[in-house]
Amino acid sequence: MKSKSAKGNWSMTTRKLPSPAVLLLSFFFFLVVAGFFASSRLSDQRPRRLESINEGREYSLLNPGETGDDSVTSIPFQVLSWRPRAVYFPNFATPEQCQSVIEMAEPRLRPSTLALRPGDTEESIKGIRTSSGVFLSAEEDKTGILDVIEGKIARATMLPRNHGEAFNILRYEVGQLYKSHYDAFSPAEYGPQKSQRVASFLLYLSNVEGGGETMFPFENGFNMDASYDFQDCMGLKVKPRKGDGLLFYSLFPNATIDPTSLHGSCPVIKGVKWVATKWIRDQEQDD
Ligand SMILES: O=C(O)CCC(=O)C(=O)O
Repeated sequence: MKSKSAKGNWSMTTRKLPSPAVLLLSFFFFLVVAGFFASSRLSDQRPRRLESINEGREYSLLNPGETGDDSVTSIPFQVLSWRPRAVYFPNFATPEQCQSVIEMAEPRLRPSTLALRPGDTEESIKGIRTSSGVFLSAEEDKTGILDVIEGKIARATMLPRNHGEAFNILRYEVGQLYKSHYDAFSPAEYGPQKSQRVASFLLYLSNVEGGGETMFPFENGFNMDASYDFQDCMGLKVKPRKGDGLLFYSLFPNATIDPTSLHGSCPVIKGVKWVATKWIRDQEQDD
């Protein structure tokens, strides 16, 4: 029985052996499947295409580097001037973000100060900058709003956020102003500088009913003769609008000071002007 059964089983097995044609087909099938897996592993090493949907549009993206973004950022802007390089960003921040920053700053306001040049005295600089202000860093803002705004400024300028000074939150009441000045420090006037301000980003936190424009009196080389009085409100004037941003560069690409970046704040005529200024430098900042 045993041998019969074994014989019987043997004969069943031999009947089920695949034909050489089936074996060949199976071999080719194996090659195709193995080839497919090998090629998909190789293609994994090439940049993967990512999808990002922004404002209803679909974008096909590249694989970002370690420090990059895996989505598209859309920050609408208008070039206001090439001399100086000035860019306007409508609706950069929400009204709620602006209001929170004002509430954070208001209890801590002090009269605004100025960097002194050799020979300047409190008396000689009186009246140049009459606003109140406070420095606030993104780290000390527990709401995270300044952090979000700072990140957006870094994307808009492509200047790393650790090059920015803390936000200077300013309030101008009726009659208050900032006479025309440069944000960069000319070594001829201020002495040797360890680092220099490259650009300034102003985020307007309030609407202003009258006056309070940020002015660039030398825009496109106008008014640059000696007759300009530094408190004359003229040239390119940017009206503050709550949530809007203004970026301008104080330095040319070759790192020298752009003389047309002279700017100031016209006196407020009606209402209150609130603005958050971020100065961005050529060196990393510690604060
Ligand atoms: O308040 C403004 O519009 C200008 C502010 C300004 O010039 C500055 O903070 O350097």
